[in-house]
Amino acid sequence: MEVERVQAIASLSLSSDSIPSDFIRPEKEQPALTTFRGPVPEIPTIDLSDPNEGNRVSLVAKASRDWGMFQVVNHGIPSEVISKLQRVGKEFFQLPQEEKEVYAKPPDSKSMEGYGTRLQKDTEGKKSWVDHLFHRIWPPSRINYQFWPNNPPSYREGNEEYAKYLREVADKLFRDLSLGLGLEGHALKEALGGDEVEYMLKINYYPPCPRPDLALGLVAHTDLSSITILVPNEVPGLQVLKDDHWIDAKHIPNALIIHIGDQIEIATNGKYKSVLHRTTVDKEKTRMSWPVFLEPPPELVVGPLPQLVGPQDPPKYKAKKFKDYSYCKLNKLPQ
Ligand SMILES: O=C(O)CCC(=O)C(=O)O
Repeated sequence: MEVERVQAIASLSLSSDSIPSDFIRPEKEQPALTTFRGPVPEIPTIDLSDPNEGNRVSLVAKASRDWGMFQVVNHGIPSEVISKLQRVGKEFFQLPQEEKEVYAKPPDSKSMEGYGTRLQKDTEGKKSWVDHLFHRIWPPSRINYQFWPNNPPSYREGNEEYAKYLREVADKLFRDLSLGLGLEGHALKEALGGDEVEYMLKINYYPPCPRPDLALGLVAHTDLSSITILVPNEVPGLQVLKDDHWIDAKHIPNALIIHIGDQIEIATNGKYKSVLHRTTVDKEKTRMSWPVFLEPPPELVVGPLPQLVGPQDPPKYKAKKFKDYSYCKLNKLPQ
């Protein structure tokens, strides 16, 4: 099946001031009408190298309860490693279309992996202004190099280096999140897959859009993951729903953006919130982002941790295998 990529639609729309009607969002979603422009509190920024562990843990816990999202600075990933991840990803998307199609997600595949464009329209019958590439970067036993571009030649090295540093950031976050609820430091990581936690990288490519007031990059959603760790490029576009207002995430050079995902909300019985977020697009510039979704292995059953439920706090979520949770969410079925 021939799939129309948004990057190709965008290059045809360059000199136009309109977009295909499939991309025009209903008014209740249009960024121009729904982005909050008043004074807003800023998404918390946390120094991950703060030697005062108690202070750091309480900031991480507060941000995860109140926002479900925060940015981290001084996270230990060298800026050259992040720049290389970005450079090789950008070079992939600049390849001719037929070269990118070599990595296309096979139509019958049950995995998310591969180059693609969301095929199904969302519930409003609308499309998103974005293409993507998905592939796992950890653990080695779950990597399928079929979906890692050979071009540019340094793609593999750039992604492997990033994965190595990212694992340390992930461990630190799991630990701080656990300590922030009075649990042992290893509790959340163990409950969500331990050393089998899967790191699913996605590159989002949002080309310039002639009508950024009417379209969305990604419609409002929460992540399936436990935690998502995201590198953005310098073009703003990520928005978070806070107190019923859509507010912009400020671009902080070299910061990582952390989202609390559904599996942490479930494991903590709702104490930490999975964040509702969406993305807008730019009229002239290409926005890109590199989220890594930390996911439990498919067969792992995730439910509220026994330490976090009791007579006053009964379980709010069903325990279920991650693969079944994903299936229901992706197919819009009740959990
Ligand atoms: O591009 C972004 O900043 C957010 C990406 C995102 O929410 C997603 O890929 O699920």
